[in-house]
Amino acid sequence: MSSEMQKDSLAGFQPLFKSFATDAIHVGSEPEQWSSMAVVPPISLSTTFKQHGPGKHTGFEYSRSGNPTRNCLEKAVAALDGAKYCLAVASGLAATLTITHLFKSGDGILCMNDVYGGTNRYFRKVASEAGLDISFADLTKLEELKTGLKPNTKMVWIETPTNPTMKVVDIQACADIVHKHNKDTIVVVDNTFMSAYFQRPLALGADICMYSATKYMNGHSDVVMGLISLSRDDLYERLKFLQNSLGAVPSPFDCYMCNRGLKTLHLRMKQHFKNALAVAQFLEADPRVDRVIFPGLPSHPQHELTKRQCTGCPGMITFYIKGKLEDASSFLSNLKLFALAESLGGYESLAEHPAIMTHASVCEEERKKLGISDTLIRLSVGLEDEEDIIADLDQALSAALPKK
Ligand code: P1T
Repeated sequence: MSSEMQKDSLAGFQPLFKSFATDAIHVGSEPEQWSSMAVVPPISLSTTFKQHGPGKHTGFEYSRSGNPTRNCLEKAVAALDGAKYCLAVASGLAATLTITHLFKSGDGILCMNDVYGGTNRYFRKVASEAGLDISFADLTKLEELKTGLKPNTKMVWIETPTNPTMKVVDIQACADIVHKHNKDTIVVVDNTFMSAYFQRPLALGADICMYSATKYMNGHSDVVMGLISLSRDDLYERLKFLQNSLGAVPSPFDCYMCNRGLKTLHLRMKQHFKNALAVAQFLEADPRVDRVIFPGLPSHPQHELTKRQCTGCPGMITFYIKGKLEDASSFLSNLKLFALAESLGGYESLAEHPAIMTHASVCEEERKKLGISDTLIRLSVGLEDEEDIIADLDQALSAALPKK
């Protein structure tokens, strides 16, 4: 693709967040906080901290309640989300669980109908068993949001773009409707796909922004972690209490790794976008492909909204291959550079089959309704050379569906 074409496609998105790279590199990593003046934050493995007298401590008592390495990461992420606070937890699902513990039996949760399979499973099979009143709606349709809000609704859970069908939800419009319905109902956005670099849910009216940091935020497919960012003091106090009381905290080593990953988030996301756009344009022009879903393409139903609410798009693309399940399987088995694997957001390209892999826990009827069909393929486009990525897709398409 020519650089002119690429420039045209990138036009119209929101301007980049000011000082993002500087904050990613410096906030929370100030050498002055350590007596050694270490430029790179040390990994603080101690589980406990000496007190001068009972209750007279340095701010750290026991590593589950607070850890210096975790603190560095939490400060950096808060800055990148434009938030006052951040809490790191043991996984993306631990973040979902910790946030859901804000509520009690009988409280209502309204969730976007297309979300990560594990989120769907948690709400349907765990939270509802505990007495929470869980319902799902297509939040791309604001009428469905309005009718879905009930007197007991305490939380609206948005994932945007959705996993795997890449629907884009208007965060500001939803937050306005929800807060008008009840100012105490919280809006949570799962920002895993966009990362802090491309989308700031809190600035769009959300109360909480959460991540599976396992994906882009860490970006190297070597840490499982969750992050929760927010600015409301009352919610922070309760969630900090829950972080300690539930105990699903990440290890200091993982916090170090994730903080290290953040230092290059801006560089990685720019390249993910560039590579993904080239792949999406290649797939869209290919006769062996039925339909490509990438919010960065003008053909995406919410392309204009994406440009209004985001600074760009990540490396996530889904597409429907022509043919049947066997053709999708053959395509995936023939990939050489892409690894056939769950997860996303690392530097390496991954491909997967949502109906069989990440979304197998969503019932068949629901999958059908959402468009998670046997021919749907999800790509996490990595940071390899664009021409090598496209050549691999091309050869796997040829192996599955030889050109007539
Ligand atoms: O895997 P974990 O760190 O617990 O995060 C769960 C999660 C939450 N939200 C979104 C949008 C996600 O994509 C995930 C995890 N997703 C995958 C493992 C996947 O392959 O889609």
